[in-house]
Amino acid sequence: MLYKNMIQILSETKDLLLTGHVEPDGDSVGSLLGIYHAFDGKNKGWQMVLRDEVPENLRFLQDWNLIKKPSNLTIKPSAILLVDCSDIKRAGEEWLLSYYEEKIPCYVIDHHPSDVSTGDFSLVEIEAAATAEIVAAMIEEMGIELDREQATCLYTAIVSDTGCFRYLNTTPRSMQLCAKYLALGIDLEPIRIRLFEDRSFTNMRILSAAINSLQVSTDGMLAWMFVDQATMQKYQAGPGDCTSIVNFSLAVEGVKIGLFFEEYMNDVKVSLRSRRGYSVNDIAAAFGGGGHVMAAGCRVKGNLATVMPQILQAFKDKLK
Ligand SMILES: [Mn+2]
Repeated sequence: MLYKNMIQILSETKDLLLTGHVEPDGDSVGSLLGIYHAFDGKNKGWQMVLRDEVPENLRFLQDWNLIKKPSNLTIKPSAILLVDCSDIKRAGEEWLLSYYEEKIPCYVIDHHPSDVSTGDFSLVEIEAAATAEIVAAMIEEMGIELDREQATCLYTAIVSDTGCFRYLNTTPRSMQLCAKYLALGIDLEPIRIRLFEDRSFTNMRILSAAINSLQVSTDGMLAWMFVDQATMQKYQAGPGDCTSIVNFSLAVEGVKIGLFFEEYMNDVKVSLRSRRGYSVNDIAAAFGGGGHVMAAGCRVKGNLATVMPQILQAFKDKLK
């Protein structure tokens, strides 16, 4: 019923502002494009806006370049749709506030567990591995046949959030949907390479520095790595150059929680990963961030010397 309601709402909405969370990933971009295509957003005056740029490795998705920066929005939106994100804060808040304050309706399609939702009407399925699975269910309900490019967007979204079907959120539904998309002739090789193999030369250099900093707690449960600002500057690296480096902290045998700290001018970006039975989103949330149970992140004001001990202590207390 919820699907039908959301479909009806979106079908009737012109000049919709679609957006997703900051630091967009394969699911947020793939789902955004999936909805835009399914509802023929172009002819409804819809515009997709993300606060942060579409990552380089997702720029093979059809129409990714229609996604605008907040300053390039040219419509006066009649409503907001948050995709893969349930709260305007996660969409970068500030740029959205002016629209939100105009009290236009705000809709949500998401799979993150969250206490805060800005939505007037929400379609949230926390058991969905990716928001794209919810989008796929709506598309099925609408009876639309996807073409290969549209299927590529949803496939990319699902493999992105399931880590290519390796994470515990993977369900038969994830695989059945992707099997269907595969049958449409999507090209697996570039998707796999761009999502899971490609690293920039800068990323490799940061990885090397990170691995050099690797430490493991005496009980062997917690591992962490960091890159300081001097190193980031030396390699002219930004957050986009540090993708997936955190996973190496979990590669140490027996480690249950892995952390990676990136130091910037005014704050530290923390990426958190864990094994089954251990959560990281609770501590990420306590430090103003969020994410999934076993993969989360936060940005904390301060520097390595102030932020790292706080977070390490929080995890050491938790693991006791
Ligand atoms: Mn997602």
